[in-house]
Amino acid sequence: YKNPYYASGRSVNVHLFEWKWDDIALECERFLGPRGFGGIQISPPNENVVIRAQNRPWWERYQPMSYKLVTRSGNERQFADMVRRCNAVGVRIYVDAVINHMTGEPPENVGTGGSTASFSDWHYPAVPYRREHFNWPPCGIEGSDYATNAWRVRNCELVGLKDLDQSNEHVRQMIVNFMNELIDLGVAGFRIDAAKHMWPSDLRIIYDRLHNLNSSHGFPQNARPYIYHEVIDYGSEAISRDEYTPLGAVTEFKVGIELSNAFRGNNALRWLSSWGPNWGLLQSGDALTFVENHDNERGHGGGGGILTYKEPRPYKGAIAFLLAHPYGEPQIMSSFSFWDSEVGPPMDSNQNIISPSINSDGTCGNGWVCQHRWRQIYAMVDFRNVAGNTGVNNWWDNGSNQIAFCRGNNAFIAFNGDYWDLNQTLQTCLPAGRYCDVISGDKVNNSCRGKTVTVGNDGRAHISVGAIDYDMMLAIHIGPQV
Ligand code: LAG
Ligand code: CA
Repeated sequence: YKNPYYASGRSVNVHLFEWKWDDIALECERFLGPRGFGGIQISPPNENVVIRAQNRPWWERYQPMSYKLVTRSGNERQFADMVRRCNAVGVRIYVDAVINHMTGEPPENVGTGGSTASFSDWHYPAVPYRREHFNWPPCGIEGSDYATNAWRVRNCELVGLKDLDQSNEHVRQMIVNFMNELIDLGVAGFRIDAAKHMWPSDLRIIYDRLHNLNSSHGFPQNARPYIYHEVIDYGSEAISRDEYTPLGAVTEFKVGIELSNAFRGNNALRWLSSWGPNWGLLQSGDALTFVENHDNERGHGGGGGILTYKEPRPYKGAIAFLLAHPYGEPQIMSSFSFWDSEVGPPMDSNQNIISPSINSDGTCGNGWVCQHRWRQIYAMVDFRNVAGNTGVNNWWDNGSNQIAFCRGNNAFIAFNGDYWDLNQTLQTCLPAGRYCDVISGDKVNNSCRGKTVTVGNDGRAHISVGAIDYDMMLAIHIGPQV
C-alpha cells in the first residue's frame, strides 16, 4: 500500500482542491500529463450534505450523506471519464476517502445527490446506515483527549460528526464496496481522511478486502492501491503516526512546519544538509510530504503558521526544496484564493463551481490560484523527474542560509536565504555545457528567458542568486527544458 504506481518517470502528486471532474480531465490532457505530473488528489467524490446556510463552505464535502458519486465536482459518468482520460496521459487519481464519519447535524437535510437523512436518528437510508452502525452512545472528542485517551479519539465524535463503527461488519462492507467501486473505475489509491480517528486493526480488515488496481487502466497485475493516512502527529499525543506505517504511508505534517520555519528565516538553511529521518521525520518510504494542505493553509485542523501562496517568495523556496530533495513522496497544493477560512470554491449564482480560466501566460483566473501552473513549481516537478532515484551529493553551504546540492549527475539547485548575494563558483556535477535556469525563465527558441549557467569541463559553474532576486533559488538539469 506504499507504492503510488506513478507512470514511469513521474513523481509528484497535486491536490486539485474542489476542482470539477471535467476540468481535471482537461487539465490532465493539456497540462499535467505533458508536464510530467504523477498524480492528483481529488476532493471527496461521494455525496455530501448541502450547507446553503453558510454559503456552501468547502468543508461541507467532509460531511458524507451517502457513497453515491455525485457532488458539485460532478457525477459518476464524469468521474469515470476523468479517471480514464487522466490515466491515458499517465496521471493517476487518488481519492480523499471520508470513512470515519457521516454528517453532523446541519440545518439542511439534502445531499448533493438528492439523498436525505434523519440526523437525529443516525439514519442514512441512501447507504444504508442506522443507529447500530455508529459508535454508541455518542460522545464528543475533547481537546484533552488527544494527549491521553486514544479510545475516545477513535470512538467519540470529531467536531460533532456522527462516528461510524468500523468494527461493525455492515459498516466495513459499505466502505469496502465504495472503495472497490473507485478502484474498478481506475483510481490508484486513497487519502484516508481522519485516519487517527479509526482503529488500525479495523482499517487493516477493510484494506485486505480491496481489489487490485484495474489493469485495464495501465496498472501492473496484483498492484495494491496506494494508501496514505491523514494522521497529524507532532509527537505529543496518545496516538502515533507509527501505528499507521504498517498499513501504508502517512502524511508527515512535520515537513511543512520545518520547511516553513527554515524558509521564513527562522532556522538556517545549512541545517537542511541532514534533512530526513534525522529531523524526527518518518522513513522516506512511509512519508507523504507537503508544505501546506487544505486545512492548515486556512488555519483549520489545528493548523496555522504554514507557508502558503500568500507569501510567494519563501513559499516557492520551500516547495522547491521539497521537490528537489529525494526525501518522501511529495504533494503540492493547488488552491482557490480565499480571505475567509470557511469560504468555498468560486461559484455562480446557482452555487455551481466556476471553472478555472487559463490566462495567456498559462496562469489561472476566476479565483483559482493554480500553484501547479506557477513556472517555479512546475519546473521543479520536472526537476524531480529528471533527478530520478539519485541521491543528494555535492552539498555546499556558506554556514548560513546559502545552500546548494546535486542529484547524481542529473540536476543541481542553489538557494539563497541570506540578506546578501550568493556569488560563487560551485561544483555542479553536471556535464559541461550551457544550461537555462528553470526557475527564472523558460527556454524559448533555444535561448534562456532567465539566467544562463555555463558549466565548465570540471563541472564547476558561476552561480548567482541575488538577495533581492525575484526568486531565492536557481535550478539546472540535464533534461530537455520545459
Ligand atoms: C479532516 N481530516 O481529518 C479533514 O482534513 C478536515 O478538513 C475535516 O474538517 C475533518 N477531518 C472532518 O472530515 C472539516 C472542517 C471542519 C468541519 C468539518 C465537517 O475543518 O471545520 O466542521 O470539515 O464539515 C464543520 C464545522 C464545525 C461543526 C461540524 C459538524 O466547522 O463547527 O461542528 O461541521 O457540523
Ligand atoms: Ca472514529
